[in-house]
Amino acid sequence: MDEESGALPPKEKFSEWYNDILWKAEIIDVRYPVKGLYVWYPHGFAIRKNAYGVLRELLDRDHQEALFPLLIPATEFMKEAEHIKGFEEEVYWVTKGGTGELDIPLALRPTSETAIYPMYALWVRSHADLPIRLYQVVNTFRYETKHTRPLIRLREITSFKEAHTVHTTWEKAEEQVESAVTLYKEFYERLCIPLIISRRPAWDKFPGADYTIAVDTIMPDGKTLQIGTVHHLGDHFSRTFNITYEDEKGEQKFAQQTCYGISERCIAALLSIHGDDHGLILPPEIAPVQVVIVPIVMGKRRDEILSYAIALETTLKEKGLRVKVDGRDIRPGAKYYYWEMRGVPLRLEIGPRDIDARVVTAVSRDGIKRTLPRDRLIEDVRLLFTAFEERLRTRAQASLDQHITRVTLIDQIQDAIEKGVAIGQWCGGLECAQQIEQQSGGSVLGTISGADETLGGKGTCVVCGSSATATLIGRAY
Ligand code: A5A
Ligand code: ZN
Repeated sequence: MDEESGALPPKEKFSEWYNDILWKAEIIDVRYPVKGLYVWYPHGFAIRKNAYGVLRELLDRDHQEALFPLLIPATEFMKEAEHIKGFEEEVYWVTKGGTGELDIPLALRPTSETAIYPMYALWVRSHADLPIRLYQVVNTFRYETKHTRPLIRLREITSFKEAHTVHTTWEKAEEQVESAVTLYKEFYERLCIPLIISRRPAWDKFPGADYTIAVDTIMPDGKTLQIGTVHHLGDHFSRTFNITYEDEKGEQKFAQQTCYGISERCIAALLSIHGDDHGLILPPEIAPVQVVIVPIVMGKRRDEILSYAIALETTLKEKGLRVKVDGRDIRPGAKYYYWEMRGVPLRLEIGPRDIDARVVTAVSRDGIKRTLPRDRLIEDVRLLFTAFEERLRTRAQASLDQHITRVTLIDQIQDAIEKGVAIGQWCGGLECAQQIEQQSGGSVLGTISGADETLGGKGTCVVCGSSATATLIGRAY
């Protein structure tokens, strides 16, 4: 693919831009002939690999990676009542082996509680076995009936990172919830994606959880995208799967559990939040190609310039950077266009005058141009990367802030969510939430704890006037 594929729609037309960039930047091919299932191109897959590398690095500090089966026997899947109710309309069932009916139908995991917890029941014996903190990165299947969308609402979620932990007490599990939220904050900080953390209303919590903390970001069109959730499961599942431990006094107790997950929605957010009219913009840590070297070859010095560029590539590669020389026989402008579309953070141009002056012309993906001395290039590139990431964070945070309106009256909510989200006070009552939703057209997404000083805080409900908490109201993907 090259410049023939043409320009992107402007990012202001976000949904057109999103659909186009997925193939123009070679992320996802949507032409697979099953609804809700998509194909990762190598470039998209390389982005995924780097992002999930960061996630694994953070998890590996105090989790272990494991792998459980895709198929779950109906007998296990059907044990936890709330969980079944939450997922029954979304489960794909395998009912045949060859031409014969299976004795017990097998569910394709929509998430893995019911695959993992029967094993936890065997593994957990005493308080000394706890805590357990495992995670896996797998595909999961959900027969979604809402509009499917690549990377955002899939029927095969290809990149489901799910962690499942077991603890002795409810409080310890609560601490794990906090620590998981902190981990997700760190992860998204590395992707330069700003977040809003809230507690989902009771009717929107994970089926089988005591409560759910959600991590949302705001997409360029002002809609929120839930890019991670952390659930306190209490003893709901340990009671049904009989996960018990012997405490210090020799008594049998039900374990307390948490689980938390992130899907390729993190990639959807990454592409959407940072990209511009020219294509992707990727943080250096995530970019499959961090530096592209474009030799400006003309006339007699062609071979010299090319070999200079290749020598530079070798040097930078030895220092651990992901570098590519674009030696193709096309106009430099076409090369710029090509690599901008794919989000490469830094372009180094080398022409005859640069060689003579022992410099390199460096242009960052957001358009800042500098002349760097050839001799200390690696140090300068590292500094440029840090500054570039900082600009991405600032820009993304500014865009998030711009989409938020604080409201004090229920009548202000509708206007606010035309532009993005509203934050207003809500008491937690179902009827007040229904009134907010009817009058504004948005959803009551979650309460923001007082710990988030910039967004949270207490007040009085916009509907009934009783004591209330800052609440995120908006339209969600
Ligand atoms: N077992 C827990 C972790 C769980 O399944 N939680 S969850 O249902 O909330 O899913 C975790 C995350 O996966 C969600 O926060 C959302 O970001 C993502 N997700 C859920 N359904 C999805 C879908 N159909 N396509 C893409 N991502 C999805
Ligand atoms: Zn109220």
